[in-house]
Amino acid sequence: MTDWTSLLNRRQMLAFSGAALATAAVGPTFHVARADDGFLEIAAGPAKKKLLSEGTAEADLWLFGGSLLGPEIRVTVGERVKVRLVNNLEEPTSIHWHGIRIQNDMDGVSGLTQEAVAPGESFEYDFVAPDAGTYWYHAHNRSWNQVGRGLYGALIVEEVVPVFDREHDLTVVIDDWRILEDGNLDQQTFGSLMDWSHAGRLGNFLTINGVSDPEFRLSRGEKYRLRLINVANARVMPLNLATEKTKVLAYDGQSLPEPEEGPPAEFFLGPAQRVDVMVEADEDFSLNFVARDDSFPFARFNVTDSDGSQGHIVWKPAISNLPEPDLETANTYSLEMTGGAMGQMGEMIYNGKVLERSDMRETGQLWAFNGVANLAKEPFFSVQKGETVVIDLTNNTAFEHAMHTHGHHFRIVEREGAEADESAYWRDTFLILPRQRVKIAFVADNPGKWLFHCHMLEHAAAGMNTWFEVV
Ligand SMILES: [Cu+2]
Repeated sequence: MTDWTSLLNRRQMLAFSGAALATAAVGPTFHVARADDGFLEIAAGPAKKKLLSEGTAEADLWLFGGSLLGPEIRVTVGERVKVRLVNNLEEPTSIHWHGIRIQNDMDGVSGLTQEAVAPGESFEYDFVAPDAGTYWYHAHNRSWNQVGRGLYGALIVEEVVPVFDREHDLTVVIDDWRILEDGNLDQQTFGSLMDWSHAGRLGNFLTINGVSDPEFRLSRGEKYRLRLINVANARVMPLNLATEKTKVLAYDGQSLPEPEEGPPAEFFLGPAQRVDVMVEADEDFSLNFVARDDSFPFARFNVTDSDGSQGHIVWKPAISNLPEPDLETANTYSLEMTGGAMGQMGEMIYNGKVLERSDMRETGQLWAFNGVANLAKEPFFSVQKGETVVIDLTNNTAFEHAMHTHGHHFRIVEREGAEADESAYWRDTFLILPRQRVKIAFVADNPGKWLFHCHMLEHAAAGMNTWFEVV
């Protein structure tokens, strides 16, 4: 039916759009009950939801709190986040709080910072959210399987003095799903080595906040913050926000000192990346998916006259005080990315042993960092707390990747062949093009064992995973 490796285009979307839900998703509000001990209880479990409308099958999903787009967690910066994860799945799970500069034992990486939570068991996450911004949470055990089935939600850390009131602060969670013509999730292709060795699991159906082609209603002349979050397993979203009056407010949860021009007419949001955009609602506009031959809208923002009740909005961002990397004294670590389809494999170590080509199907290991697939006993590097680290990456594969550091934000200090200087921004996930070389720098100030991996979840599972230690 569908060529999974091709870009989505209007024709593919049209196969489903006649059956799309006409539901408006206007700033979804979630109510999560806090238990007596102050914990929000969020259960991970199977659930049936319609992705398509009447006459089609319900999709078999795995969801947090039973809702398609897990409960939105909103806290104020500096506040404790207390979540009790209850595992109602038939396999172990955990939650990672993406982009939060968190204490290590709360980072939720099963096998590195905690044991995965067994079926029927629970785990209490309790941490402080140190930076105001747009974050998200997702399952971090067999993520390629669990996130792809719907185990994710938004984590919004609000400023102490609100910059936008709640009505003008919209979360826009973008996902693509691989669904069958009857509307169910394509479950058979989870774990497909074709996906793992190529661009990852790409879908054929886009949702925003769990809804296809939703409509947001805005009031004319008012300013809104759109918090765009890409939660797709592997798809880099080529986007266009079809309106004139926009400014970029933040990347990956970290506010810019001043709103900047942008985003450009076509911009890319990699898996796990976020961008906060301020829009002034002038006329109706849409968020478009930019396809090679034909772009199409997949969220509408309809503007009507204001009833005059607008909240006052002041730009007074909560700028985080992240420690500035000192490039003079930095420790530099080189990382060569290899493997995948159309790539050179070379010798690859997995679990301390040289992997033969014939083992690849069985182990699913297809990519390597410095010749090592997945987590080794020894860290990629170990540094003293407070030292500056430069990671010098060379992508010797035929694919683009979305590299993510746990526990730390970094600056992109060098990108081969790039005209734009990105070094002014803090990020927790960056895209690296095929054959490109990129250097990132950060102060390793957060003690513990931290993952550094590709956020294309199939690539991570198939080897693009390593860890570093801050002591
Ligand atoms: Cu990758």
